[in-house]
Amino acid sequence: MKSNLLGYPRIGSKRELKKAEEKYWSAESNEVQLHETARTIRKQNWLEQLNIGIDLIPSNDFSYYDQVLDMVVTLGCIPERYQSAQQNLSPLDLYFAMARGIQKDGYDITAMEMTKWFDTNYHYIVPEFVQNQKFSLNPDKIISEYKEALELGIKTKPVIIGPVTFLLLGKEKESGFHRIELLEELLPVYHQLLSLLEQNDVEYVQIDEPCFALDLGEKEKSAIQHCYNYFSEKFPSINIILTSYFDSFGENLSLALELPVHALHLDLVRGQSDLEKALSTQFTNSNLILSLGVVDGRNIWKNDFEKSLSLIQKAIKAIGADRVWVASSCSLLHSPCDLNLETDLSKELKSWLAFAKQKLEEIVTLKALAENVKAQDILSKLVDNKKANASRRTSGLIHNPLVQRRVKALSADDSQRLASFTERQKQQREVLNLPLFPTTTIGSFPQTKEVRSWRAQFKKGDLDQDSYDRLLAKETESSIRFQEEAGLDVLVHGEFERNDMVEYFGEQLEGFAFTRYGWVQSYGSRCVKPPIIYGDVSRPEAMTVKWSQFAQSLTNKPVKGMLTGPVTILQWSFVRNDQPRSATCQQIALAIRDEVVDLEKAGLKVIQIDEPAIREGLPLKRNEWKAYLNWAIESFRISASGVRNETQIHTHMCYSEFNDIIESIAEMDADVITIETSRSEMELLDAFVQFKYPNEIGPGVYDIHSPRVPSVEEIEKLLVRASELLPIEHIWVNPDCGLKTRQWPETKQALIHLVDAAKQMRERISVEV
Ligand code: THG
Ligand code: ZN
Repeated sequence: MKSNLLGYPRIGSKRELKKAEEKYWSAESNEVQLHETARTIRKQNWLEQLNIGIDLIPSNDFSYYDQVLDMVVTLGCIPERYQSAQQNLSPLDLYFAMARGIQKDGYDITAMEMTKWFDTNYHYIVPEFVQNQKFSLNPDKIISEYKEALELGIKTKPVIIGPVTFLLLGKEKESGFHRIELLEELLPVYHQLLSLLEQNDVEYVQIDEPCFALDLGEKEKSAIQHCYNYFSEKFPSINIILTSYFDSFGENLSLALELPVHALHLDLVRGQSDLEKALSTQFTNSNLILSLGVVDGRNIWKNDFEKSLSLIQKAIKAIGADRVWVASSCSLLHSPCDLNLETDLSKELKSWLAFAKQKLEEIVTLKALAENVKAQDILSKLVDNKKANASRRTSGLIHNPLVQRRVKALSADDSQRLASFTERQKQQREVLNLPLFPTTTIGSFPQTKEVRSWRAQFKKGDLDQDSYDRLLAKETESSIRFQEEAGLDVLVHGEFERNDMVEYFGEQLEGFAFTRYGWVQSYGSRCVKPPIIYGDVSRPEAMTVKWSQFAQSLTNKPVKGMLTGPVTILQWSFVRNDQPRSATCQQIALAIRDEVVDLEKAGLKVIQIDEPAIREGLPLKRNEWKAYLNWAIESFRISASGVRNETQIHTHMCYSEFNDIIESIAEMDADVITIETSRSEMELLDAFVQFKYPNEIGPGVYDIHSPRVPSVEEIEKLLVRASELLPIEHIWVNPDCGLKTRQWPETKQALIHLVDAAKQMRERISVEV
C-alpha cells in the first residue's frame, strides 16, 4: 500500500510566489530572484510531504502561471503570433507573454485565452491548434524539477497532462479539422518525453486525463485506447498512474479499467459509484492498482476516517492490500495551504477543518489505519477524528431552526415576479425614463493602491471606522461625479468598500467564516479567499444599503445597487458537505432576497444581482444538468422576486459559453442581463439572438481585461452589429465586466468613449426615423 499525492498548492502559504511574480513583472526584481522564490517553495513543499510520510510525491505540479500553459511549452505548440517574440525574449518572458499578452519593446501581442478548469474557480490557458499543427519536445521544466528534488534525496513522480485531455482542452484556431485528429502528430512527442524520463530513472509518472469525467464520444474513447496501448508497448519499465478527478468515470470506467497502465486513480469524493463497479469488474490487467482518492482536494472539511476506511477496506478485501493506494481526490491546488496559520478561527470550527498540509497527514494516517497499525498514536487519531466529526453533526453553531423553517415555507410565488416582463418593462420605463442605448457599468471601479491600503490599515486597526468611512465616502462621491460628467445613465457607487465580491458578503452573513491566509489560486498570480459556509445562512442586518443609499443621495440619476447572487456565492465558497448544495443555495437566496428588498426600500430603483458562476457550476455530465439548473435558477429567482414591478433587476455573467444554457438564462427572468462579448466580437451574442432572448441585454463593448482603451469607432461598430441582431429598444451599452483590476486613467477614457458611441447610435436612429 502507498500514499499518493496528486499535486500541491504552489503559490506559497503566504502567497510568496504571487508577490515575487508581481515584483518581477513590474521590474522591481530579476529572473534570478524569482527563480529563487520558486525553488524555495518547491523545496518546502517536497520536504513537508516527505516528512509527513507521503510515498508518491509529485513534481512538475509547480507552475509559474498554469500547468496547461506549461504543457504548451513542453510540447512546443507555441502559437504563431509569438514567433517574433520567441527570437528575442528569454524563455520565461515568452512564457509570461503568452499568459498575459505583451505590449512593449515594439511588441503588441494578445494573450492566449483563459477559461475555467472543469467546474472549479481555477482558470487555465487554452492551447491553440491549427490544422497542420507541429509539436516538438521541450522537457527542461519537467527534468530540472525532477533533478532538483533528487538533490534533496526525493525521487518524485512527475505529473503531466495526458495527450487526450490536452487536445480536448484546446481550441481549433482554423476550421476544417477536429483537434483530436492531432493525436498522431502529438504521440511521438509524448514518446520522446517518456523515454527521457525513463532514461532518468523515473519510476512513476502521473498522467492526468480528467477528460474521463466528461461525456466522451467514440472518437475520444478510441483516442484514449490507442494512446495508452501505444505507451504500454513502448514503456515496459515506467509505471503509469492514470488519473481522473472531479467526477466519476461513469460510463467511461470499463474503458479505463481495460487500459494497460500500472495504476488507475479514482476520485471517490465525487465519483464514489466508481468503486463498487471497479471492484466487481473482472480485470484483464490482474495487477492493476487502484489509487483511492478519499481525501477531498476541493474542500476544507476534515476527512471522515470511518467512511474512508470502509471504502479502503472494501477495496483491500476485493483485490488485496498490494493493489490499493490511499490518495487525495485531486490535486490540492484547490485547497488553501495551512490551517495552522489561522489564529482567528473559533476553536470549534477549526477542529472540523483540514487544509492542504493537514490533508497530507490525513492521507498518511488513513494508510496507516488501513494497514492495521495498532500503534496507540495512530488509533488515537481515529478516535479524535470521530469526535471532531460527531461534534460537527450536532453543533449549535450549524443549525438555525428559523432559517430551516423559512426554507420549508417557500412557495412557488416566492420565485415569481408580480407581473410579466412586458408589463414590468412598461412600468420601469415610466420610472427610469432612460434614453435608447442606456449606458451603465458592471459595478466595480478601480481598486487603487490607496483604496487597498486604507482597507489594510483599517483591518489592522491603524485607521478607525470614521476615518475609513470618510475616505470611502470621498472616493464614492468622486466616482459619482465622474460618471455624471461622463454622461452615464445608470450609475454605480464603485464598491470601494469591498474586497472580493464573495468574501465581502461572506463576512456579513451568519453561517459563514473567513480565513486570513486561506488563499487559493484563481489564475496566474491572482488568488481568491473563498469563505467557509459551515452553517445555516442568514443575514443579521443590511449589508450594502449604506453605501448604495449614500451614492443615490448624491445624484438625480438612478444608482444601481450591487449584489452577488446566491449561486455565485455558493460556487465561490467552501460549502458544507452535510446537506445538499441546493439547500445551502436556497438559504443564501433568502438572505440576498432580504437585501434586495431593503435596497428597494432605501430608494434604489435598479438592482444588479451578479451570477457569473452559474455556468461553471454545471455538472460535468450532461444528464445531471437539468437537476442543477432547476435549483440554481430557482435560487436566483427567489433572490430577485421580492420587489415591485417598477424595480429593475439586472444580472451579469462572464467567463462563459452561454449557448448550452440559454433557455435557463432566460428563465432567470432578469429585466436586464449584461454579458461579456467584446473579445469574441459579439460571437457570444449568437445564442441570445438565435433563441430570441426576450428581455433587455447589454453585450459588453469594452474588454476590461486589458489596459487598452477602445476607440469610439470600435465601440460603435460593435453596437451597430448588436443592433442588427437585437431589437434596439432592448440594447444596453456597458463594459464586459467590473473595472476593479483597471487603473483610473484608462477607465475614464474608455467610459467617455463608450458614452460617445451610445450617443452616436441614438443620433443614427433619429436620422433614420
Ligand atoms: N471573485 C471570486 N472568484 C472569481 C472572481 C472574483 N472567479 C472568477 C474571476 N473573478 C477571477 N478573477 C479574479 C480577478 C482578480 C482577483 C482574483 C480573481 C484579484 N485577487 C487579488 C490578488 O490576487 O491580488 C486578491 C483579492 C483581494 O485583494 O481582495 O485581484 O472576483 N471569488
Ligand atoms: Zn464579469
